[in-house]
Amino acid sequence: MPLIGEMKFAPPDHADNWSVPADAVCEAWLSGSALEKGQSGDIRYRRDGNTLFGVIALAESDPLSAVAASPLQHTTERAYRQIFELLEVLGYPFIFRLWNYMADINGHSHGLERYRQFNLGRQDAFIACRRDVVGNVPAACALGATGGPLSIAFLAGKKPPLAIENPRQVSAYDYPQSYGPRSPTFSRASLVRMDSDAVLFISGTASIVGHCTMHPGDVQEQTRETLRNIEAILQAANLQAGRPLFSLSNMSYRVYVRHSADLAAIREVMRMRIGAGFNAIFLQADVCRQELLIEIEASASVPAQSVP
Ligand code: 3EB
Repeated sequence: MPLIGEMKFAPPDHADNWSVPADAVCEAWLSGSALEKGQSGDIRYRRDGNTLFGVIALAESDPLSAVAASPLQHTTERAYRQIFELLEVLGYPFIFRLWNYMADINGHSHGLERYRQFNLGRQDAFIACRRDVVGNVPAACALGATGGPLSIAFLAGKKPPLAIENPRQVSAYDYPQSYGPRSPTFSRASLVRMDSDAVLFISGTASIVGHCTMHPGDVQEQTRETLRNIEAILQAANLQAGRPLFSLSNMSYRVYVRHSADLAAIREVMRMRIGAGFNAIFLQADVCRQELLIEIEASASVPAQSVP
């Protein structure tokens, strides 16, 4: 089957170079039908009749005028505006899932943590493009890379996904102001019909209950709390689907680990909670709150006929 998209975690400076090293870890979305490859502005994409996968990588640049925006805020808003415009023009208006990667996510400049600058730019673009900023928002993650441009990957389509929240957590779009002047714009999960599959995307999930960070300094407790959150999301998704389609054991996990020395401790908790055969890849990344040591995202697809 042709590739609909491939995701690289360290985008090359020369965006045209799509060759992937033999030992690279890639995420591939496959399509059963013909694909068109395209480029528009800074976005590269592939699409079939129902689904589009795109990637944008933008170097952080200063705003042209003296508007009170940091380069990261400004660049985030530019990137999201490009994404929304392309999706409108090509007719894939519904975003299923977004992956956000930026350098130095916990760094401070312009009087604000960089993740909070990102949240400002993201929400401004959603509002400018008349998108909902509460309720019906895409699943996402936001992680810190060691360097490089702001890199955003996205999967979008022609049918609206169902946004799912976690009853153990305050919705991120309702986080109080103490976490930044603008709330993060994402849902805890999305349930999507993709061709003959129903796909569940669980957003980046961390050791947060209510809106509070739990178990600072204890990576194993953070991992347990994160898995409790994922279980709660799975329960909410199964309720929406009308039957128990999704469980910890049938998900594919991507685990972002702040300190690579924690890898063995995290694996051990996952093995105990999910079972020895769990399917995961592990990546070193910074998480968006300084005290968070781990963030886990997950996805699974099941035949769509099983969803009423
Ligand atoms: C959290 O629950 C942890 O800003 O897009 C997870 C998933 C997190 C997505 C985002 C942030 C984002 O708040 C951080």
